[in-house]
Amino acid sequence: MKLSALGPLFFLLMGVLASDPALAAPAAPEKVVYQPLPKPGKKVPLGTGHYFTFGFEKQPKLGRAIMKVEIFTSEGKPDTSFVIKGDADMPSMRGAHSTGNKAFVLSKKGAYLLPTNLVMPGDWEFRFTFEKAGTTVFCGAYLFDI
Ligand SMILES: [Cu+2]
Repeated sequence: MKLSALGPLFFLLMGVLASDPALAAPAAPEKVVYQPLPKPGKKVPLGTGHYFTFGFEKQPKLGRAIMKVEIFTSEGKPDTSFVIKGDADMPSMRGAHSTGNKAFVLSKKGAYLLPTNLVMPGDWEFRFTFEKAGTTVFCGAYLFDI
């Protein structure tokens, strides 16, 4: 067989391989963009009909610190129908102290709480993921230092 005859065969074969989803390379994970968050206590828009506030319950220092989030409708009514996940990590040593994305727990008062362990002095980032009915609706990052 002449080399020129292999050309079309090659492309035909590649086409078959590419069209088989089992053989296709796994899709790259979607790159999440975390919106920079303002200072704790400020109202942060959450979609069009909600806002939230966040902040550590106490000034964070080395050790255990509890992050608290409250969600309200635009009219100011508390809303606990979201799922919030959070992760604290040091941007300068990404992954070294990350606890992974953990779900906040709803308190009796309707606040979302997540205990974190800040194991090292320095610059930290707390990442929030807000979900509604299984869909991520907002990702935000709060930078702070201890
Ligand atoms: Cu560190």
